[in-house]
Amino acid sequence: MSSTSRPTFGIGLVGHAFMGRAHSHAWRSVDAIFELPWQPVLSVLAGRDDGRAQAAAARLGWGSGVGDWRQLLERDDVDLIDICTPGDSHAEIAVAALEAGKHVLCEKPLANTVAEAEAMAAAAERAAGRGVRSMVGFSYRRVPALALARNLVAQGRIGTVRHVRAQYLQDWLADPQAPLSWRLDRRRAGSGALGDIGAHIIDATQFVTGEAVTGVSALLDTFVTERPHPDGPGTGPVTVDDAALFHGRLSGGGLASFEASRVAAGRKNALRLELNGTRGSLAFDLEAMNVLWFHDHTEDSDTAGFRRILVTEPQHPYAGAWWPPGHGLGYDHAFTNEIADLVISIAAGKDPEPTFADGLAVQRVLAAVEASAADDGRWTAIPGVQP
Ligand code: SOE
Repeated sequence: MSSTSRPTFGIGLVGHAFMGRAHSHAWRSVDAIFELPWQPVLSVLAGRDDGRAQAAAARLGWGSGVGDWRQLLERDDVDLIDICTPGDSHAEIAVAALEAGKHVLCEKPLANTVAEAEAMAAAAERAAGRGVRSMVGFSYRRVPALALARNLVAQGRIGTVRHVRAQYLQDWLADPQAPLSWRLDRRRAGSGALGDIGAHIIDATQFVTGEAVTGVSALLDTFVTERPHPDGPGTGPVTVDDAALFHGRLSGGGLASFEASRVAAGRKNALRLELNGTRGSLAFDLEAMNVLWFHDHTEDSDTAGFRRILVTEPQHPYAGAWWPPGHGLGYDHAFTNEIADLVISIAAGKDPEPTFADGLAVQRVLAAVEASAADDGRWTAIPGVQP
C-alpha cells in the first residue's frame, strides 16, 4: 500500500551490518506487502563514521546517513529507532531513545547483562505510560510455521507439553582459521553461541509453549581459543563460548533440552524444535522453514504419524499477505512480518510483542546458563519465575 493520505512513520536505523541490512530490506518492502495504517519512511541511518554511514544509507535505501546515533534523538522525522548494533550498545541507545520519546525496536539478545536488560525493561515500562512502545527482535516468532506451532499448542492440539528438544546449530566457526570478529569478543557480544543463537531457542521455546524456563543446568565450551585477526598478522583470544548445552524445566512441568553451537560442521542455520505432549507432537527445522510436522496421537494408530504441513496457505499466520500457496518464504520475510506487527501495534496504541520484559526473561536464562556452567553444571533457578 503506498497511499500518501496515511500518516507517515519515520524510522532511524542504527547499524548497517548483517542485521542493519536485514532490517533495511524489511522496512523497504513492508508497505508493499502488508496493509499498514502508517507509511514507514526510511529517514536516516546512523553508523560510527559519517562517510561509511552515508554510503550505507545510499545502498540500503535510507534518506541520509550520519556518524552518531545521538543525532537521531533530536530529529522530527524519526518516530522509531531501530537498534541493529552489537549488544554492548543496546542499553545506552534504547534507554536514550525511549526517554526522547522515540519508539524502539532492538535486536536480540536484548542486552549483554541482566542489569542492562533490567534497566531497559524499566525504561520501556515508563515509556509505555507515555504511549512510547518497544519491542525486542526475536524474528523467528514471525516464521509462519513457528507461529502456527504456537497456535496449535495454545489450542491444546498436543496436550500438556512433556518434552521440548531445542537446537540451534551453525558451522561458520568450525574452521579454526575463521577470523576474530565482535561476535567472538565478550565485551561486545556478551557471550558467544549462547547469546547469539541460544537466545533464539530459549525465546522460541517460551513462545511456542507459552511457558517459562524455571531453572537450568549447563555446560559451555570454547573449542578454538585463538583465532587470526581479520586485518593484520597474528592471532587473538576468543573470549566467548563456541557451544552451549543445557537442560531445564518448564513452568508447566515439562523437560527441555537446549543445544546452541557455531561449530556444528554441516549445519548452516538449523534451528530445530521438537515438542512432545500428552496428545501429540510438533517438529520444525529452520533449514526447511515452510514446513511444520504434526503428529496427532489421538488418531487411529493404523494411520497416525507425523504429517507434513506446508505452512503457506492463506489462513496460516502471515502467509496470506505473501505469495500463492506453496511458493514459500525465507529468512528475510520474518523481519518484514515482525515490522508489520510492530507498526500495526504502535498505531493501535498497544505494546508490540515480544516486549522488553520478554527480552529480560531470556536474558535471565542466559545468565543462569553462564552461572551454572561456571559451577560444574549446578542446577540454577531463574529468578522471579515460579517453579
Ligand atoms: C538475528 O536474528 C540473528 O540472531 C543473528 O544475530 C545471528 O547471528 C543469526 O545467525 C541468526 O539471526
